[in-house]
Amino acid sequence: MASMTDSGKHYHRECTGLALETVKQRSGSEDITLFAGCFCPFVQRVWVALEYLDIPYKYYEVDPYKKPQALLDVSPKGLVPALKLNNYSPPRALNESTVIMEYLEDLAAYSTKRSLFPSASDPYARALVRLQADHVNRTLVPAFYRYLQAQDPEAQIAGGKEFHAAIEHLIELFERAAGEVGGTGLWKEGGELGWVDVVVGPWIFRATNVLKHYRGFEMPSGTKFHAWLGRLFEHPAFKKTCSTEELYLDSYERYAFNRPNTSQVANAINSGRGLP
Ligand SMILES: N[C@@H](CCC(=O)N[C@@H](CS)C(=O)NCC(=O)O)C(=O)O
Repeated sequence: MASMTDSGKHYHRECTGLALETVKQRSGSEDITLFAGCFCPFVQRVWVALEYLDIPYKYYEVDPYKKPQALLDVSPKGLVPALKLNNYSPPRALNESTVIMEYLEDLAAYSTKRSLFPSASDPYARALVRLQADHVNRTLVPAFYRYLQAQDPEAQIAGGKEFHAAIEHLIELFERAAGEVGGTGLWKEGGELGWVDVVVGPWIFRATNVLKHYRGFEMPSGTKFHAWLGRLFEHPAFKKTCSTEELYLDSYERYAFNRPNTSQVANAINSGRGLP
């Protein structure tokens, strides 16, 4: 990868491919407006949850680096995703991808009756899902950015190992749930999309295009793992939120070359702070 040079590509500001088709279908007014950025994995979490839980929403593209007032009104740090809840007067808002996901899960419980979680009658299974999600948020996601932003070859090798190990540990947690509660989410053959599939999916997907392209990353091997990947990437709710590969490669070039002031996430990684 040493021969690559920064070609100065800009992040995209409009979805492409199947994601663009979804945006077109979700352009009418609804009680919920999703403030989104087409390349953003935190947004994709919420977007997949909205689709899967069958909650009506309007997709609204904003540039989170320009921070228009409309975004600051619904998200204090000017980060996407955010929701504007238009059925309140004055309208209310929510930010933080996992908090929004929990809100949508609660909303669906009494509206569409769909859910990403194991049944409330199995508290232990639900706890195992939360353990998986905790690992994704505290270890796997930061490892993704450390790896992608690493510039010297040794740091890149270390970053690759760290990210690979984070996926391996997630697999162990999936296998533990398979042994103890018969499996969670799509890890279970014939299972439905689950909470952690949605929480981790956007970074796993970007590992197969962005990390592969800029760092030569290879996913762990294993039949079960690759079957899970296939079920995740082919799941209708996931697939319809995916743009074409070019959008991700272009949008992440600034991370791959660790350009100054790429984003709040990139700055946090560079200074060793927790993610925003
Ligand atoms: N903790 C937030 C993180 C969201 C986030 O970092 N979003 C990025 C886009 S991928 C953003 O809005 N960045 C704007 C900036 O860095 O100023 C969440 O989970 O929603």
